[in-house]
Amino acid sequence: MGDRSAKLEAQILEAIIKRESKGTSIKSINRIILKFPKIDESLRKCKVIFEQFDEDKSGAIDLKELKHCFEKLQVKFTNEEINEIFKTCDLNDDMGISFNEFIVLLCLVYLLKEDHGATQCKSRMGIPDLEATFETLVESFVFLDTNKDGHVSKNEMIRAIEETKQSDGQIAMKRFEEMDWDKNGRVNFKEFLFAFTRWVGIEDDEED
Ligand SMILES: [Ca+2]
Ligand SMILES: [Ca+2]
Ligand SMILES: [Ca+2]
Repeated sequence: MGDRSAKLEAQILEAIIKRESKGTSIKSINRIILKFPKIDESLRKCKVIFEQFDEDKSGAIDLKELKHCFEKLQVKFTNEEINEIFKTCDLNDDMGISFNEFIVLLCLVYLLKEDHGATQCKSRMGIPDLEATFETLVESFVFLDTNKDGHVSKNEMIRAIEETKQSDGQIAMKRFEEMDWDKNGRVNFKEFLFAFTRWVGIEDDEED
């Protein structure tokens, strides 16, 4: 992530902290795990949306296609914001948004658009099923981030897993290390989302 996406990263952090102040209905990590099959099913359905927006069938969504996507979903961003969102979610820097990157992208958009017009309309992006899944992902993160500082620390992860009394700290550490890509000892919402797409089995290496 270069400086160009720093502003967006700050906005995401601000949005998640704001969301955390509202609490979560998820009270244990088992509740999250129980939701995996449903999350998985819903994210797989998202593939249809992905393919729809991949106009040239290249297997990835480029910047132009992303602009069309936002127009269609009626989410309003400036060109600069779209560029930032694109850069932030194009994790492997190949100038294309692959399917797993697209899921993360839509979920971040969902989070960022919480304040804007969500009150009069139940659906923010016109894809209510998927939005319910995004809400579960947001709620899962809020649950894990005990001190509500916008990051899940190693200790917070271990505590959550220990409370279930059925798995050991080793697994927690492994899960955490999978999430903490920049190895700074804490996981932000984006890192969490990317890890989640892999946990539920969405492959990111489907491109040739
Ligand atoms: Ca494409
Ligand atoms: Ca990419
Ligand atoms: Ca925390």
